[in-house]
Amino acid sequence: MKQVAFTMKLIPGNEAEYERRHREIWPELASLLREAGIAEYHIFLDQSSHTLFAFQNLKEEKSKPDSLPENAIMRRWWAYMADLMETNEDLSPKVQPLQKVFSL
Ligand code: RM4
Repeated sequence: MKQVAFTMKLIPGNEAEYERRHREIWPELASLLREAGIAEYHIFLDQSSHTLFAFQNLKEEKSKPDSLPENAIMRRWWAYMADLMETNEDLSPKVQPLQKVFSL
């Protein structure tokens, strides 16, 4: 398994709606993420900075998360979430990759 982490930014005031939409994640998106090799996916919120911390465990043999941005379901989800998050011009979330510095 390979661990990946990154941050995204929530627009202040959207915490409850962000969590609600994720509780109701589209089944087709969940399937897409699993098929891309994401075995575990957790997102945490730092309420003081509105920073979203995402952690993924990837099945190395199957992982192809780089293919997600071309997928229509992924792009539809990003458009759906764009009113809650800081995004790029194409509505994908602004992502800051993180460097792994420790594992136990
Ligand atoms: C996040 C963001 C990510 C997506 C997850 C499921 O809010 O849109 O790109 O992978 O949701």
